[in-house]
Amino acid sequence: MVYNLMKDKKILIAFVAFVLLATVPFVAAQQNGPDYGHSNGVASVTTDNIGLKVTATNQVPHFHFWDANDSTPGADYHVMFSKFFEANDTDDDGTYTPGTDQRVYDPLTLPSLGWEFSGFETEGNPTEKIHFNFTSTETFTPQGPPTLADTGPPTSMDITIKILVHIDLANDNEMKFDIMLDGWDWTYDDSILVFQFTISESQHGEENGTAEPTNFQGQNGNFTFGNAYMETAQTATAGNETAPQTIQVRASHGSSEAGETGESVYIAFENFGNESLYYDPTLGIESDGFTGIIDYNTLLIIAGGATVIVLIAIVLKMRK
Ligand SMILES: [Ca+2]
Repeated sequence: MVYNLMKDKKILIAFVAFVLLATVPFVAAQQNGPDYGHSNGVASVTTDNIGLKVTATNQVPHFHFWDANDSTPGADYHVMFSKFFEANDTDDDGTYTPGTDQRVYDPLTLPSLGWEFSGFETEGNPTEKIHFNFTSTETFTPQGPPTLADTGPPTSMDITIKILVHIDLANDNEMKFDIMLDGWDWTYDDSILVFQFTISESQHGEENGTAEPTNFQGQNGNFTFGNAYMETAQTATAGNETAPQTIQVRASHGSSEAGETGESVYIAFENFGNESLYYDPTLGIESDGFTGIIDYNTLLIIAGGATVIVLIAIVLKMRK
C-alpha cells in the first residue's frame, strides 16, 4: 500500500509537471512582440491583436486600425480628426447638438495643419509600452461673421495641438491617445469647445474610409462599430500637472456632413479658460473569445483547473 501511494504521488507530480510545461511553448508562441515603424509621415504599429496606422504629416490626423487576427481580409476602421470650434450650447445640455447649438465663427479645420512626428519611445525589454506623438503649431484667425451680434473682431490665436499615442502591450487590443490643446482664445465665457471627428470603415488596406461604420452605436461617450470600439471619458483635465482642473466632457454624434463618409462624433468640453486641455480616448478591437487566442492568465486558470481535476481524480482513486 505504501509503495502504491508513493507510485501514485510520482505519477501525479509527473502529470502536473507535464500539464504546466506543456502550456509554456504555447504561451510563448502567442507573443511575437510588436512591429513598429515610421515612413512618409505614417507611423504604424502591429501587436498580436491590433494593427494601427497613424497618418498626419501634411494631412488630417487619421487613425486606421484593424483586427490583427482577421485576415479575411477584414475591415479597417478610420477615425479622422476634423475640427475644433467654439459653440453656443443653446439647449444647455453640455453636449454639442447639431442643428440646435450654434458655432461661434468658422471652425479650426485640422487638415490645414502641419504635423511633426516625435519618433518612437519604448519602455521595457522586451517592449512593454510604445509611445509616439504628433505635434502641430499654427496661428489661427477665426473667419466668418460671429454668430451673436455683440462680439468684437476675432482674435488671432497661437494654437498648439499634440496627439500622444500610447500602446500598453498588457492590453494589446487597444491604444490610448491623449489630445493636448493649448492656446484657445474663447469668445464667450459660457460656450463649449467642440472637437469633431468622423468614424468610417473600409475593406482592410484601403487608404480612406469608404462606408458608414457597421452597426454604429453610441451611448455615454462609448461607441461600438464592427468589432471595434472607442471609449471616451466624461472628464478631461485642464491646467498643469501641479494644479489640474477637471473639466466636464459630453459626447454626441450624428450623420456626417455633406461630402464626408461616416459618422460624425462631437466631443464637447466646458469652458477651460486659458489653460491647456488634456483628453484621453481609447480605440480598440473587441476580443470576443472566438479568435483562437487565449491570453496567459486564461491559460493559467485552465492549467490550474486541469491540475485540480487530476488531483481530485487521483485522491478519489487512492481512497478506493
Ligand atoms: Ca447642446
